Amino acid sequence: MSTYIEQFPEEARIVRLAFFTSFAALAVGAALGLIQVLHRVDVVRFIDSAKYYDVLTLHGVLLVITFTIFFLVGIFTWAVTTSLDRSLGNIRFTQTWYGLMTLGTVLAAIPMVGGLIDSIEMSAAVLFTFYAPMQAHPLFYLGLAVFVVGTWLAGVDWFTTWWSWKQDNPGERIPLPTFMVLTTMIFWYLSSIGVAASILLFLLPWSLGIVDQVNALLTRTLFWYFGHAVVYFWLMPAYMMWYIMLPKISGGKLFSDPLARVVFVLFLVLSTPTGIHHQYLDPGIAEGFKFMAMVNTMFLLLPSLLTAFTVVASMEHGARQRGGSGYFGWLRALPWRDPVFTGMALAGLMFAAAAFSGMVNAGMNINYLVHNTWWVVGHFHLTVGTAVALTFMAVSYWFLPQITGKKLWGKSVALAQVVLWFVGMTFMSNAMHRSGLAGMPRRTAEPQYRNFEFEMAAGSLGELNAQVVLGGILLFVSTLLFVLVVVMTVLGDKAEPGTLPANEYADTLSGPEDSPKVLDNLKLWTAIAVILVILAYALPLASIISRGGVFGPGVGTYPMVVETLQVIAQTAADTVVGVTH
Ligand code: HAS
Ligand code: CU
Repeated sequence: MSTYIEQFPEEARIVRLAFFTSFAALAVGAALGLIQVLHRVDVVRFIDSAKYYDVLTLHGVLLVITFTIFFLVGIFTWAVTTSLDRSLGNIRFTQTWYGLMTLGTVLAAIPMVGGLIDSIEMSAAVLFTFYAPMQAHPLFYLGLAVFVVGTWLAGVDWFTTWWSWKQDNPGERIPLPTFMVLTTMIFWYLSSIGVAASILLFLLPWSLGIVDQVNALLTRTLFWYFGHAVVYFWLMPAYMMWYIMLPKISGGKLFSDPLARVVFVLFLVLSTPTGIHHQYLDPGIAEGFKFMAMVNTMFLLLPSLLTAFTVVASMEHGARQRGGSGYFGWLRALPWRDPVFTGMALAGLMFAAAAFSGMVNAGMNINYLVHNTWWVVGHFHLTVGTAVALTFMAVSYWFLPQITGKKLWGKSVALAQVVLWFVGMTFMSNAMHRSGLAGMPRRTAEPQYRNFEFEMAAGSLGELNAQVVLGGILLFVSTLLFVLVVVMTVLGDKAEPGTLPANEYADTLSGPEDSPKVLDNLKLWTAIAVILVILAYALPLASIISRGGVFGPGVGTYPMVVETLQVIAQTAADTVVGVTH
């Protein structure tokens, strides 16, 4: 009955470091978000419009890459060690991947911040969707590559820990949290190869001037090959907490271990061959390939719908254990005063709303209405910005005592914080969706074109802008409260031994013994995932390359390699001739 820090002090240190890095990114990212909102609706302008992309890039990268991924490597480390009841193999190795991720972040941040300072001749105003034709300073790409390698090594750490556990426990089922981590990491490997290829083969050599041009559509397609799967890389840790923590905090058990395994297998298999749904409007990709991506995307709704069922059933079980009754009356018996519970439940509710905008996005023909409008920004502030971010903040209130050995400071402040996030996001995201329907573009500092009026189906532009500003301010205040709770908890005194909750997660009503063994056959699911990726991507990529060339029209395959080889051969020949004469 001890806390995580008592069980695994060295790992707890890494989780702590990862979380604090993540929280620092959240704090800065949120402040930049407020600056942008105020700028776009022209309330207060702190920056020049020309700098808007620099701010937006920093906002996007800090929040969707640094905040999310540092936090999730922390959760995954906790999940593997706790569920296997085993330390990581070699803590030096663990420190190495954390160090690489941090180094990558710093390298990428230098040109991003440089872009904001006039006297520095560097910039990376390429947004978090960093495909060509926009170009960043090479340090940005190098930093991202180093960061991704760090996450790959983190996966190696978890896989090897599981492997050594397996040797000691032959024939046993993979504990559910570790199963979730491993399946997620497999699709992360499969999908992040795309972005690694895009960076190392094209964007980095291009920014270094080694090649003169790239095939913009190819870099976009490689980006989205990764860019869709990455959203589930953010989501899976949140789902993991909904499956293994929310039932416990609700006072009950996880409804079904087998269903949870099916869900994670479906994500492993289907997350990657869907990326082209971000490119419905890209010329140069045949409609048939887009249609295939749409069909895969619709199948990909299934694991989330299963999750909605399982997680709500588990919450209901918890509520009934606490004396709740009636068709909906049980909802009142849930622990609404607990910020960990309320934060996660509100995140789940928001995600149900996000599913509607996601389905609209995914429909090929309706997508034409909303693509590149503020609707999409509304969509992803509900998904990554709430389902994921609010879950991460809420579970932090459970994790902080576990990783610091200190009592959580200000439970009621924490409760106010999660509710404020929900309210702020309701205003902001709803208004963004509605503005998008009226044609309000995304990614611009100056959305109001001259001699053009946005026509609203209901309400007015002023009303929507007011809601966005109000929402943005509430979200910023919520972030400040979150940081306050973290800082005050960390500054507090160590709790007396035995006074903090134990490091435990939910039991199951239907356990792994009810799960077909084949679900744990990771090799099989990996093979199917690879085959689906080949089916979805081989032809589109071949067609993009055959029409546009690997490095754009008119440039042969691998020009630099060929030229470099010629130079090396010539130099070698000259040297040999020189030596023999
Ligand atoms: Fe998305 C664009 C389609 C989910 C993130 N998405 C984006 C972008 C981002 C993003 C960042 O098809 C913009 C990228 C850019 O910069 O251009 N998205 C979908 C679909 C889903 C979806 C079909 N997206 C996500 C998630 C994200 C995310 C998750 C981040 C974490 N999205 C698209 C498409 C585009 C797109 C197109 C391109 C648009 C364009 O034109 O540019 C689905 O996965 C959603 C399925 C969700 C469900 C909901 C299940 C409900 C649950 C709640 C249970 C309730 C609980 C609480 C636990 C079916 C699980 C109960 C509480 C009580 C009190 C009872
Ligand atoms: Cu997507």
